Amino acid sequence: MQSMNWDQFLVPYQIAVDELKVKLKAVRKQFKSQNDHSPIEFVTGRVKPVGSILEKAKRKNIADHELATDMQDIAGLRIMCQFVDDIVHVLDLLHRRTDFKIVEERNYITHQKDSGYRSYHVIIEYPVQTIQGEIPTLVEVQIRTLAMNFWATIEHSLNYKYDGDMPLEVQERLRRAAEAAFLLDAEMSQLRVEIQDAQQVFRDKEMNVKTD
Ligand code: 0O2
Repeated sequence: MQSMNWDQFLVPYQIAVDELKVKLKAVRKQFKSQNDHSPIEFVTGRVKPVGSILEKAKRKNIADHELATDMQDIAGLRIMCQFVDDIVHVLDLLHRRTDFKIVEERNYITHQKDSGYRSYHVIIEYPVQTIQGEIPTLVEVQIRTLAMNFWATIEHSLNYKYDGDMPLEVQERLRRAAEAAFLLDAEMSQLRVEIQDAQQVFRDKEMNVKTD
């Protein structure tokens, strides 16, 4: 790994993250400009730090020359949604785009991880235009609700704190917290239906007043 020129290697990943952040934020802006509910609440992105790349490469036995193909989350985007249904909408929007190719999907929402982790992962191949020409670059897009993100952020910090050796009691608490996050998502989805019903009743009333 000593001979790797990391600055050079990471250039396309940084470009991919920067460009995709702008593009995904533009999706939100379009919904807002139409006065519609945006399925995207906010977007974040990062390039994996070199230390984390090295740690993961060692753990997964990935050689330098295999990084671009075998480590799919060097560039990472995260799309946060208010409601679980919004995730389906975001997926549909991603599938319909022509500026990248979806190469893999991992559904950790229907297939929750043992830790309690829930999120939908989409691996895309994004063509980055560089001064050396086009470089197809893998990017992991994680799509999750605000509740899923809250849980994952806390769990990630605790994992870091315990360096992967989390006490069983903490693991159990996290599983209970994951269950609570799941219930919160379910309640919010229910509430969403209520809100939409209320808006429909309001619209219907307005129509009646106009036709009376
Ligand atoms: P970061 O940048 O610190 O978030 P692996 O890395 O072995 O777990 P793999 O095969 O690379 O998994 O792919 P996966 O599981 O689709 O994606 C890995 C990323 O998903 C992780 O990145 C996390 O961001 C997220 N993730 C997966 N499982 C969990 C989990 O149990 N808890 C939390 N909080 N996040 C999870 P990294 O590598 O942790 O890097």
